[in-house]
Amino acid sequence: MPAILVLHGPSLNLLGQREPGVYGTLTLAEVDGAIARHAAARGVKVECRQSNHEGVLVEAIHGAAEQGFAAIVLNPGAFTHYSYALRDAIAAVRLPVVEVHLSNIHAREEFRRHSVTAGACRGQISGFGPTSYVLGVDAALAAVAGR
Ligand code: CA2
Repeated sequence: MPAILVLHGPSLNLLGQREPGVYGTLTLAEVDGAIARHAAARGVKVECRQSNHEGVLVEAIHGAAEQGFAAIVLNPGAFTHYSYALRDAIAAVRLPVVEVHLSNIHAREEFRRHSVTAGACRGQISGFGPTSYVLGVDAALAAVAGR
């Protein structure tokens, strides 16, 4: 059974508490529950982690393969737009990384329209709310299966 690591970046711990018009009303625990149910229905193990710290996310990416994960679904949060450290970490690992966003970053402020991390990822899914993560899990599974 493949295992997928889901990483949520900075401030995503506040989901459901503020900005519901942009990020929806579900809490992070509820989003993680939806991801876990989707993964279980596909016979896949998932572990969801959230960090507000760039270095913690870098180390999670570095350690994912050794910890038995076959792929990563990553929402880098605002680090998306400026973290070369996260980009380098993604580029340094062999396992597929799928970038996901709740909001459609391409339809928002200018500074959010560019992702410095996406170019090192297998692909990007943006704008489907919590469904972005579910689609991200499926995309990660397809990448692991070589599709
Ligand atoms: O749309 C996304 O998933 C983002 O990655 C979310 C990030 C934002 O910086 C990116 O541009 C797009 C921000 C997450 C902050 O989440 C909050 C949730 C509730 C209240 C306040 C912030």
